[in-house]
This record gives sequence, C-alpha cells and structure tokens, in this order.
Amino acid sequence: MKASAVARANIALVKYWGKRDEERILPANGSISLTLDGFTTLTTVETGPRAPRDELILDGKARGTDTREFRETVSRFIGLVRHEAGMLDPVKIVSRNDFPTGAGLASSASGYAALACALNEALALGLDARELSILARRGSGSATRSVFGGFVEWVRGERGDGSDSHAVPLAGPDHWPAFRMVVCLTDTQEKKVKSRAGMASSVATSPFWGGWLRCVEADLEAVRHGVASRDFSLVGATAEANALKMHAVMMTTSPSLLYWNPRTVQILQAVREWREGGLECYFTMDAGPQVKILCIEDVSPEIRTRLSRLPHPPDVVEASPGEGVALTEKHLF
Ligand code: 2P0
Repeated sequence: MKASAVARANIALVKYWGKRDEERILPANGSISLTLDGFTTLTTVETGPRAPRDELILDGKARGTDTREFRETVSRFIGLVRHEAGMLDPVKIVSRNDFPTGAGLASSASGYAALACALNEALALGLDARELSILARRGSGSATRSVFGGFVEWVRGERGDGSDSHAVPLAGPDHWPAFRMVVCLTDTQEKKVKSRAGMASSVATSPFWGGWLRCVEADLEAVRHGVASRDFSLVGATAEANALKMHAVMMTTSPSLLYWNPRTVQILQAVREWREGGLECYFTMDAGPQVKILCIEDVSPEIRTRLSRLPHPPDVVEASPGEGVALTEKHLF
C-alpha cells in the first residue's frame, strides 16, 4: 500500500545533545522545541510486491542502498518497522525537502517524522501520536518532536526500553502565533560532522559534559513556564544561554566541534547589539552554521532590514509555529 505524510522541522529552545542509549536513541536530557510552519518534508512510501527492493529517492536523487550510511540509518529504521509490522516486503521511499538537507536545519527531524507517519499508514501499524513519536525517535532523536505542532517537549524518560521517552505537546501552534524564528542561512553545504557522531564524541570527551547535564533541568523548567505564560524575554534569554552552553560542550569536544563560520559570528554579535539598543531578539544555533533569531512578529521586519544591511547578509526565511506531522494525498509517485 502507498501512503504519504508531511512533516516540518523543529528548532530546539532547550537542546538535545548526548544519548544515554545509542542503539535505542534515548537522550541523556529532555529538550523543548518549536515546530516551524516551513522547512517541510513530503514523503511517499510504498510497500508490497510492486517495490522490487528497498529504495530511497531523496530530493530527486536515488541514494545508494549498499552504503554503510544507508544500512546504519534508513535501512535500520525500515528493519525496525518491518519487525513491528511482521512483514518482509521491500519499501520504496521518495522524499523531498523544501530546504537544504544536512545543513543544521533539522532535516532528519522532519524526514523521520514524515517517514514514520507514512509507514504507520502504509503498514496499518495503528500507532497513536505518542507511539508514533517513539517510532520516529528510533530514526532520529529530534524527529520525535516533529510529530507534534507548536511547542513540544521530548521527555527524557527513565526506562531502558525507551517506552517513556517520547514527545509531549506543551502548546499548539495557535497558543502563541506571534512567536517567530528568523532563520539566517550562512552556508548550506552538508556539515562535515553529523550530530549523531558529534554528540557521541561530546559525551565521551568534553570536560563540560557533566556541567551541561546539570544545567538542563532548570532551562527546561524556565522554558515550560515561559511558553505557558507567553513570556518572550524568559523563553528567548533561556534559549540563547542554553544554545551557548551546548556549543561550549561542542567546542570542548575532542576533536573540537566548531560549527560556526565568520558570518555566524557576525549575526550573533549583531543580535546582541540590537538587543542592547532596545530591539528584543535572541539567537539559537544547532549543529551547523545557521543562526535562528527568536523574536515577536512586530519586530521581525526591522530585524530583516538590519540583516540585509550587514556586510555579508545571510539568506533569510521567517517561520512561525507550525503543525505536527499529518497524512496527505499528495503522493510523490
Ligand atoms: C536539537 N540537535 O535538540 C539538537 C541541537 C542538534 C543540535 O537534535 O543521533 O539528528 O539522529 O538522534 O536528532 C540533532 O540530532 O541526532 C539535534 P540523532 P539528531 O535539535
């Protein structure tokens, strides 16, 4: 059977960096994110005798299914789903991102959320949203959060089997429609060190790892409270400080993970100057050189004007709170 799903990227306000179980993709800490209304993945899957073998076409290109990367990622995920469904048929996957893949824009989050949702339908797994977020997590940790729209918490969970490590919606996209992320693209090439390898290396080598873990619970509590009360200053300041703590862990990993480029730093400095001058905005960054500026809708035009006047202006995409994953009739084949 054929099914298609659409999912959107999410950007964390309190970051996920480090696992307590690599195999089951269980995080060392909880995280909170905003699902965006852009940065969309559309995925169509088909299973059954018409698909001669597992196949992946991503952004119009057939991806090699005999590579180590495919075996360790998509193929492993399909294997889990086959096991769950008790079936052996091959799966054809065609997926399209409307934004650059692998450049620190959460393409694995929207990608695995869409894939999990489409497979749930195609194989009649009958998973509810919580169970779907657990399945998406097995593909990529951050995908668990893209199952829901708006502000979402991925609870760490305690159990070894991961059955209590899933996403919980904190507030849907209509709760705070004026919240904005102005995404500044400074370099859209695929990053050299992927998050999975980078975070494993941080856990193993960063002397700041323990400090990071000790800070996270307070940041989660502040952002939960800030979202519930629409306290932008609290959410923004906590998110900016949390991102810097994560990057301190990244930079002190051995070998060091430095995802920033000169244009990244230019924007970080600008955001701080603008804020000191009374324009309230904050930044966050992920495992890549893009900067996401947090603001409220009435100041985003001014921020975009100022970004365009920087010596090396970035490409800019503005995003609002968006919806969670959903099935669609728009099949890609
Ligand atoms: C986050 N990141 O919370 C953090 C911030 C990157 C920096 O979640 O190994 O691609 O597949 O679970 O989900 C990126 O990590 O890693 C990520 P895996 P994933 O958004």
